[in-house]
Amino acid sequence: MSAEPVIPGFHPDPSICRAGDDYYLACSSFEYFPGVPLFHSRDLVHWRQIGNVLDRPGQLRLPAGMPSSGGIYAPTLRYHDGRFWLIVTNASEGGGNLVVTATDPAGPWSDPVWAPGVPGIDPDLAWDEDGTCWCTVAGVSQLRIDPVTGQTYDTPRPVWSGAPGAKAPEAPHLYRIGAYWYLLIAEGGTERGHAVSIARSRTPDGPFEPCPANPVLTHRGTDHPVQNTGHADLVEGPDGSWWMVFLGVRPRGGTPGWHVLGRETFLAPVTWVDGWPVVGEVAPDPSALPWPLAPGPAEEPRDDFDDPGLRPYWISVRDRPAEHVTTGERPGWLTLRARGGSLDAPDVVFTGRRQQHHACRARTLVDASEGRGGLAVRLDERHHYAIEASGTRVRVIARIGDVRAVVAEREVPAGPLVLAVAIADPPPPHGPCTGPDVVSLGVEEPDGTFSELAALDGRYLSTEVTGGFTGRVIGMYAAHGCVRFDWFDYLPDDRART
Ligand code: 6LW
Repeated sequence: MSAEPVIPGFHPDPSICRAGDDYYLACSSFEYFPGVPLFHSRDLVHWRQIGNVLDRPGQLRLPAGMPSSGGIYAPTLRYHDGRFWLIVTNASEGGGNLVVTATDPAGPWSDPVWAPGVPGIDPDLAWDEDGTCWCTVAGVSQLRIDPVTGQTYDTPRPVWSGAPGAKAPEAPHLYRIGAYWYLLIAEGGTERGHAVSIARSRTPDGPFEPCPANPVLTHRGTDHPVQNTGHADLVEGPDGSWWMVFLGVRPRGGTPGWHVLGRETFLAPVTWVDGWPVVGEVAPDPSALPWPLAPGPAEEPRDDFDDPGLRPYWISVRDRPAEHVTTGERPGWLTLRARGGSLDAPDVVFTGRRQQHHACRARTLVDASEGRGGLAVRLDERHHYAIEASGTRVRVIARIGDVRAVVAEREVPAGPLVLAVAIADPPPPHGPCTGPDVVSLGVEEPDGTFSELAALDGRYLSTEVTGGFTGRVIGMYAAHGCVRFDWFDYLPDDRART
């Protein structure tokens, strides 16, 4: 049974659209800046991040002190009338629903148009034949909107709430496919009960008739390696076949299973039977696809911070003001300047990338002669492991909920130093109490060997423990003063089981 996501790591709530031969996909980003990672593909299985939709403060302001898993929820991305449209919720204080547009999805995207009349989260946009734009939101309710101005018409009208009694009907997407309007939703909550259901109507505003085979996708109650499947979007493939992208997780270890990479984006084929979609095998074998694969260039494992800006995969917590995060101050280095809090604070100065492989290794060359900071595996402000340098001292810090402890310390020679994190399977024997992985933190010796300071159980950096909607991010931070990083590299470790 294949279990490979098409976009691994914390990339949930995928929304997809097609423009000619090109496909684009957007995901949620929560407390991270820039927001809404945007991917491009030609074959639906190989995706390359080409930017972030909300990449400047005028588009994305996350309030000081906002906790993890607030911020940017569940976008809908559509191509309509020669333009790309994205509607999304900023769920934090001072936010709401906003629409941005672009002619090139790599950017720039417009300033936001706010739509205060759109109630709740997970907004969708769909245009009917006479140009009316329908906005459907979690709940599930609907109203008409002018997406150019944000003006809404009508009071929101309930249209369908999925299976009677099922919690959290959300993530609606409305499409005209053939003779029907289809309303696709998620239900059951984004955890193990997650599912995708569908209803149809002859008109965009209903009445909607539920599919007798609902849910059309769920893995609840199964031991499929991909769990929590839901929050889907539909798209037509290059050959006219239909496909579904959706989020799923890959729990590992013993009971109950812990997922550490967040909610990832998966792909499955869809066939139509009696006007209803039938979802095929999750994570199909890419070599069996009926069109040529277009893998694109492999991502470079190392960033030397020689470019004027940061690559699109780098994300910071809440914002990224130049006075705190810059590559210009010491050319070829990333300079992080602390602003009060360390990793425990919601406004930590942190810049990282998503952990995308179960077994991997990350390293960075740090100069901590003017401050204190280092390399962290971050799930949220209450759950992280870090190796931190300050002058000639390094220490490993673990924060697990209410408990924070220095678990190892040692002296190092003066001067820049390589900090390293290696993440791998726990050693056998594996039993019901085995965690998902082991996070090992240490320093690299001048001869290149890794000296471990601590090896920590990875379950405490899993979403089953922390709650919330994100996944692990590995990156650099400044806890005090000014900390500089010459390079950072990230490599999947193919020697370990994935
Ligand atoms: C999102 C909701 C969901 O708004 O989780 O899994 C919420 N689905 O639709 C946050 O991603």
